[in-house]
Order: sequence, then structure tokens, then C-alpha cells
Amino acid sequence: MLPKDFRGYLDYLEAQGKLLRVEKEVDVKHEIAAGIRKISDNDGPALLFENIKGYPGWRVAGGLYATKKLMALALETEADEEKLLQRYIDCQDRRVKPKLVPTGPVKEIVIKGEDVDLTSMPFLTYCEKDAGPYIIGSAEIAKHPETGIQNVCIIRGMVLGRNKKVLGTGPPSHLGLIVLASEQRGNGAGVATVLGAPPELTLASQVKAPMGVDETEIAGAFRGEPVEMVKCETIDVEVPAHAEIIIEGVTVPGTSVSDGPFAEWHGDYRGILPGTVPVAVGARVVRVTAITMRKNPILQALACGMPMTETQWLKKWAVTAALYREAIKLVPPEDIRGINLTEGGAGGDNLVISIRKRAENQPKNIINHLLASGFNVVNVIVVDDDIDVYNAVDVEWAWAHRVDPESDIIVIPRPSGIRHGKKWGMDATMPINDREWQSKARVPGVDKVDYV
Ligand SMILES: [Mn+2]
Repeated sequence: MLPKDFRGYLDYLEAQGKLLRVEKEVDVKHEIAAGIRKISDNDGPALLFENIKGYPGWRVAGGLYATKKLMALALETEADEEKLLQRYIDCQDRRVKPKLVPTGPVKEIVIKGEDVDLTSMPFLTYCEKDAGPYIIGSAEIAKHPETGIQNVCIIRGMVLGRNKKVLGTGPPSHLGLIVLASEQRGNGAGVATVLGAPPELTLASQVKAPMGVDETEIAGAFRGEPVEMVKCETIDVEVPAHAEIIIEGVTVPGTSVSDGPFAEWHGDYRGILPGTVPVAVGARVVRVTAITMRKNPILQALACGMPMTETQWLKKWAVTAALYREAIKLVPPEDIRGINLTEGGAGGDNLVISIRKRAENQPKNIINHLLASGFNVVNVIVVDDDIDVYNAVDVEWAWAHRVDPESDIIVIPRPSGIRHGKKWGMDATMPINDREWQSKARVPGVDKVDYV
């Protein structure tokens, strides 16, 4: 079982040779992000920056989930696509309730009221055109005012001042719905930003559970035991006892706020400004009411930008597992050879699914169902079971040779997250009764060649 606290997890990574301590002085503007970008493109290791320019006493950890191998360590399995996906399929519908404890290390330092100062914390500016420093926590936690059930997700938050930040989401995200429900009762919503959560909570935050499921219970399933939680100081929210830092805040009802540009997980610039992709209508200003943290706190960075970064790896199998759960409503599991949210599609936009086709209409039914299932995926390609969904050449070959653009492409209206205004899919399978000449050309006997 993994250590239950974030810094224990860093020690664990170091013992595995997967964490590098950086003693060189680094700047929060671009310089730390550049290091995380480099290790993301070079198979690790994760980084712990120990000397932050202008922020004595602070450390910043980043890139903890930046590669497939690092994800495999967090998920306690092998760095193999199917095994990583299977961990999410196994855990996404299991629940282990969290355990409330009286106190924990995250309460070692408590700052309230006028003493709260976000600008004294080393938040990073990541990509070239980002509007400024952003808080990207390892989890945002809020409680639904009617059900009392908590929700966990990851949301961007631009720093606006000493005690103000943006909550970069709105309905229909679960957190956006909680904010709306609170405002309908005449209140702001209490939202806790967790920095340096235990890894299983960060993993679980990306699992696509229905509204009303507390993702902390999925974290418990990943962990195999309850996550220990403590009450916040100023809001009615419970947070991980072993986190590094908690930023407690309350949304200001009715505030219409601009944020961005910010390079989100899609790899391009998002925000609520003209010229950026308009997401998060309904975003709110958050008034920060308290900050609690461990002594010698470690601020966790979560790198975004072009794939693949930790943001995309955290999403990839979590969302694939949800789409698999949808796909098996139409196709028996034994007829699905593979399912993959591609890396080029930022681990969330483009899905390839390989099936043993039993009827001509099956691929189009799958496309319609998966595109309409409410997930972000914007493109679904269905291929035959001779195509390896993890092999981009194989997939492109099917697309180049088995698609009739007049009859095999489906376009549907796109309900939210507007860029092109549409979603689409491609049936790249062979006709069932015309496979003789469309099958892959193979040379017999390659497996018998023993001289090279
Ligand atoms: Mn949720």
C-alpha cells in the first residue's frame, strides 16, 4: 500500500529512482514549468524544487504523474496500457467511505482572515500566453447543500489577489451544479482547494462518476482503505488530513468573472476571454477564508499544455474506463479488442475503439451512443479487431482504407464546450461480407524466420 501522505509518496518515488531534487534556484514564472515540460517529454523523473526564487521556505513538487511509468507507480500496477485501464475499470464503481479524524498534519499551520495571502505562495505561470499564475490543485472539494455529499474534481483557478481567486467552472460540471444549488439557497459555496493530496484522491478526482457520488470513496477503492479526512476551519467541507495545503474559500454569488488565457489539458488556450475557447460559463470569484498547511509546505504543481503532461495522463484511462462502461451496453466485452483515448487527442478528445463487428450498423450505433454519453470526447473512430488501438499507424491505415466519407462519417450537434459546435465519428470498419480484399496484406511465415 502507498504511503498515506503526499510527502511520504515523494519519498517513495525517490526510493524508486523516480524523483529528482532540484537545488538550483528557479523562478515560478515559466522556469519550473519548463523543467516539468522537459521531464514530461523525457520519461521522468518527477521533480521536487527546493529553492524557489522569492519564496524562501517553500518547495514545489511537479510532474508526479507526468509519464506512463509514474502513473503505474501511483496506480500500483505495471506501465502497460491495458493494465492501467483495468485498474480504473476495477475501481470506478467500487466505494470505500472516507474516515473522519479529529486532526491531521494539514492543520500544522492555520492562517485566517486578513493574514491570508495567496500572493505569498509560489504559484506557477506555466505556458507562454497564460494570463498569470494559476492554482491547479490536486483536488477541489465542495459539499452539495441539499444532499451533504461531497464532490472532488480538478479545476483551474487564476489568482486575483491576496484573498481572491477564480473558480474556473460552471454547470453542468458537478462543482458548477453545487455552486448553483448553493446560490439558489442564497449562499456562496464553500470550496476547498487541496494541494498535495494523497495520490489516490488525485487519481479518483478524474473518474467519471455520476453526480451524487463522492469521489473520495473511489479514492478509498484505489487505496484499499478509507482516506482520512478532517473538517475545514471556515467552511463545511472535509479534506484529506494528510494533504500539504488546503485553501478554503467561498464563491461570491452572481459574480461574472473573466479569466484566461490558460493552457488547459486540451493543449491550447482556454478561458473566459474573447479569443480563447469559451469554457466555464458561470465561473465565480472565490473569496479565500483560510489556508491550512503542513510545516515547510510543498506546493504541488499540476502541469498543463500540449499532450502528454500529467493532466492528460490523469484523465486518459479515467475517461476511457467510463466510455468502456458505456460501450459494453452495446457490445459484449469479449467483442471489444481495445479502447483508447489517444495521446494526440490529449487523452480525452479522440477515442478509438476496436470491435469484432457482428452487424453492419454496430459501429454507427456505438459512435452515436458514445458521443451522446455526456463526456468530452469529440471524435470516435470504430475499427475492426485486426487494428491495434494503441498503434497510431494501424489506426490511420484503417481510416485511410476503410472509410467511405459519404456514408461512414457521422456528425452530431455538440451540446457543450463549444469550439467547432459539432462532434463526429468515423466508421473505419470493413463491410462484413466484403473482407476478402480489404483485410491486411500479410507475408506468411514471418514467425518462422530464425536467422535475424
Ligand atoms: Mn463528481
